[in-house]
Amino acid sequence: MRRAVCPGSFDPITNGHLDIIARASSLYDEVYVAVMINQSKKGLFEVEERIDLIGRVTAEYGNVRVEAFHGLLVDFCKQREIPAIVKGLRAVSDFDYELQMAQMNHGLSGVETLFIPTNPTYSFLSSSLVKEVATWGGDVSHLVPPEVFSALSDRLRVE
Ligand code: COD
Repeated sequence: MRRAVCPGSFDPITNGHLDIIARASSLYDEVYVAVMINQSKKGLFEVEERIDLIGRVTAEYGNVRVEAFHGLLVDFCKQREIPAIVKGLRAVSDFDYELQMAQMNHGLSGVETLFIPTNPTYSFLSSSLVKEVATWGGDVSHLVPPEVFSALSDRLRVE
């Protein structure tokens, strides 16, 4: 069984994330989406909400499962016998930090990191930008799945 993990904060999942998850799901038998918990960073969505949204928008891929994890990504991989981390690369600006993490993770446990170049349509896209634009009333409906758009609209309306 060939397994891989797509890790992130996913606060919330965007079309850029989803594109990478879909492409990973066609390359691997089983793909874990790991929502990594960072307790020092308060998100717009609770971890359970992010998991629910990811589960709904990846339901069409039969080999994708979603889990939250508090700790090192390499420990998540070790516990589930996952040899590969799949990341999307948007631009050269992503590369420096991603390379450091890939080398650190490999040094810690031997897990490999594979990079998939982003779909150019999403190369400018991040969860933070989506939240910022949506907060000020900008249209983000083409940047996130409809389920996420609806959750974002609800959240920003009540807060
Ligand atoms: N197009 C393509 N890919 C994208 C796009 C896009 N538009 N947007 C995001 N992605 C991909 C990237 O690969 C990105 O790395 C990933 O999705 C997740 O993005 P985010 O923004 O949701 O999540 P980040 O960048 O906050 O995630 C960082 C991690 C949580 C992966 C990292 O901090 C981590 O591994 N933490 C766990 C603790 C740990 O092990 N630390 C040591 C690391 S060496």
